[in-house]
Amino acid sequence: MPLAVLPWPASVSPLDAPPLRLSPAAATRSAAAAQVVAEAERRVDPTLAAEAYALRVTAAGATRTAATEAGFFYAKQTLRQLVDADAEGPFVPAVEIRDEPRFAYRGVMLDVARHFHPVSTIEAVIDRTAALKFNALHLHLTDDQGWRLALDRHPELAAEGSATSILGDPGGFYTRDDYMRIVEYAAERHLIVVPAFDLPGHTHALSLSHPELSAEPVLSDHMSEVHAMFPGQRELPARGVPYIGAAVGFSSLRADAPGLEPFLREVLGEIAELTPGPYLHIGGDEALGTSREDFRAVVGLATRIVAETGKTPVAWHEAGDAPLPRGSVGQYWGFVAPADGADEKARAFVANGGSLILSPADAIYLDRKYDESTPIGLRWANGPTSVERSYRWEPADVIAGVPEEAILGVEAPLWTETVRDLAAIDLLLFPRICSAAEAAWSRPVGTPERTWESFRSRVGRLGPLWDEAGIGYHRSPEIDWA
Ligand code: TNX
Repeated sequence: MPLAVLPWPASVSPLDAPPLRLSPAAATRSAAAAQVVAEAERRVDPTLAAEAYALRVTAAGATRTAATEAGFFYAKQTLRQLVDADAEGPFVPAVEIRDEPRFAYRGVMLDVARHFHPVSTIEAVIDRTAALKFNALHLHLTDDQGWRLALDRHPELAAEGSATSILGDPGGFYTRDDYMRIVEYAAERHLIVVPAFDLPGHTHALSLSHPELSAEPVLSDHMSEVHAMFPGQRELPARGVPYIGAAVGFSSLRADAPGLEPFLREVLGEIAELTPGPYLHIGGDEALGTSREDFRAVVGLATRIVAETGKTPVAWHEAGDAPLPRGSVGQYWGFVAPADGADEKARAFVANGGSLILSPADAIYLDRKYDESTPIGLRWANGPTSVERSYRWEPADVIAGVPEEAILGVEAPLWTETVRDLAAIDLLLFPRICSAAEAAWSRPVGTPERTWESFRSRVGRLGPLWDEAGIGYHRSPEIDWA
């Protein structure tokens, strides 16, 4: 049986030697883990890559080796997972591990626009994702249903655009201090924050305070399942009224609005100043109420402004159709088997000197039902996503003709149409987030232990850790829970 380490490391060599015994006083796995981490030796090896680490455990003790704090942090996460217990008490098996990530960008996205989530929930999500060696938190801060960040230069956006969430649930917004606290909390756990202001579609909340920048709403037939799930969806969202439905693709910025350029400069400039990470996401998805000409103009303008702030623009793959600054990053949300030319748009980013973040909707979206009985979640992209389906895909095989070097990484989005609180987040994340962690960090599918059988055995043995941490995971029948 493989050790219960997840994501699986680059190299694991079990040693034929007695384990490291921990004090029987450490009654829980986390107490034992805290003990072994506190007592582990630290060695700096400047020749290791930035996020790489080595770990050696023998009866005499544990040693963590890394070149950076991130490396030490990841060694600690692995060590925590290795803690086991038998009749004699807690122990860590004797092992030598050398590890480094496959991809530089390993993200999780949280949509705080459809349902607002307080800072404490975001911190809990950061804790959970950091433990699985993710290093980016993409915050979807604006959408039709809410503008969730109060800006000094445009306080009216949050003041008039954040009162509600989907279905009329309570809204909310983050102050600049809240946002900076999130950024700091993430940085302490080696995650960057990637803020996203979605445009030119998904802008109904923005239109509440800036009707002069916004087109008349149009209702598209897109995502009929979402329409059906939420009563009242068929009505055209009305100008000037907060939107509490879940339809997409009806709102748009107007490319010819005279105030658009200064507005975007102020808004994108302020979020760039608040964000130490290198990326700024401008959306670009599902602009079904925008003409191709307007789409190209607004996305071109917004990404140019982002580049002028010194940040790298990130946009959903549809933006591959627009003129973009060289090196812009595309986020692909089509299917594992691309349809409707989505792969073509993704390849345009690579042709433009940029790279790709892969988020195939039918594999890695976390907001999907596991099966028809899951009480929350959506099913629009090829039906529910079982744990096995979330696992069985290989990043390098999604977009033909894109070399591995052009894949910046992998990101698992959690849209929150049906997600009201942390309990709902935990149910949808765990265990599927483990599939995303392994796609982002581990060697390709087919290398040792990168198999569904190994994965489900390792996931099953992490269950007790999640129980202790109070994570209410989905007890999927696909997994043999320990
Ligand atoms: C599509 S994927 C969206 C979101 C929805 C999501 C629901 C993407 C870039 N846009 O607006 O929330 O589907 O799964």
